[in-house]
Parts: sequence; C-alpha cells; structure tokens
Amino acid sequence: MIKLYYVPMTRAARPRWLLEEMGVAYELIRLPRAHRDRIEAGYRAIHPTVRVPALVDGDVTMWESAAICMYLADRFVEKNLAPALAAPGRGEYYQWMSFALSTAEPPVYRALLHTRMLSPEQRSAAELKSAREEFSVVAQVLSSVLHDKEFMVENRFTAADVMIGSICAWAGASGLLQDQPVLSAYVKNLSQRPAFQVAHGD
Ligand SMILES: N[C@@H](CCC(=O)N[C@@H](CS)C(=O)NCC(=O)O)C(=O)O
Repeated sequence: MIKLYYVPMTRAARPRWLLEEMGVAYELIRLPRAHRDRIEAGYRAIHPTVRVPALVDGDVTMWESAAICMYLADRFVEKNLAPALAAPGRGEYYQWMSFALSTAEPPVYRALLHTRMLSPEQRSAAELKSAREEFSVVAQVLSSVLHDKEFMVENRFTAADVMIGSICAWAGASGLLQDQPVLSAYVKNLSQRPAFQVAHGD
C-alpha cells in the first residue's frame, strides 16, 4: 500500500488531499513535527533533507509535493485528475504545477513566516510588505484565469487545483487574500470539498 509521510498542516496535506480525492487506499505515516526527532526516527533514509511530504509506492520513493501529486495523478490515470498526455491542457497543467512552487509559494511562505510562524519579535513589517507586493503579481495572474472559471485547467478539478489551491489557502491564512475576491472565492469553493477537509484536519 502507498505510504505517505506526513505532518499535519504542512505541504504534506497536498498529496493527502489528492489521495483523498482519488479514493485510493494509503497508509498515513505520522512523523514528529520537530526536525531533530525525525532524524532520530531514521527518516533521512526516506527524505534526504528530512522534510515532508515523502511517498513510498512499492519500489518508488519520492518527495517534493508537486512531483508527488503529478506522479499520483498519472499512476491512477483512471481517476481523471490530470489532463490526458496529448490533451492541450497538459502543457498548462505542467505550467501551473511548476508556477505553484517556483513563483506562487515563495511570497506566500514569506508572508506566513512574518504573520504566523516567526515569534512576534522576529517578524518584519518590511518583509511582509515585500511579500505582499510580490504576491500581488501572482494574484493577478491566477485571478485572470479564475475570474470566469472554477478550476485552473480544463475547467474541472485536477491536481493543479491541489497545488494552486493549497498555496491560495495559505495566502488566505496569512492575510494576503483580503482584497482578492476571485482567489477568496476559489479557496472557499475548494475548502468545501470533503477531501480538502480531511487533508486539512489533523
Ligand atoms: N518543496 C518541498 C518543501 C518541503 C518542505 O519544506 N516541507 C516542510 C513542511 S511544510 C518541512 O518539512 N520543513 C522542514 C522541517 O520542518 O524540519 C515540497 O513542496 O515538498
């Protein structure tokens, strides 16, 4: 059975969300939240930088949330959670999966750091302002896709919505969606999905 290495409220929620959408059986392996405890548990043998998520599927051991989501969508192709290989939407799908981690996530993560994750003394208003500015470009790009559509690709739910949706949900949690009606509606819509709710529980 597929094993997902997991810590709640982390990027590991992304493949969990996708697995729940697919209705595929998987084993959730809960790891300690503290980095050092994960090393002591021998987790470096699974993930060389001791992060989550990681996935083991038979002979395949892999990590990186977007890569895992793409792998799972293709592994269970009958679940229809990615555009077909030769479909026009396939290129867009790769684009959004890559955009999610390389362009959308960095300002959102920075905003999370400076609103929630760092201690109040460590937070910087200047860092938060710059993260907001950087995110406004991302928001503009995503809103131009979603203003008249419910989903990112082929106007149906795919793994691209797991990646982009997860990052937009983080953006909402760090106050970046206050003046973003299109993205707020997108997150609200996705967060009503039962699979989202399971993956964002404990
Ligand atoms: N680009 C990686 C980032 C993975 C990552 O940084 N995960 C965080 C949790 S959200 C982590 O495990 N951080 C190290 C730690 O907590 O020790 C991915 O998307 O999977």
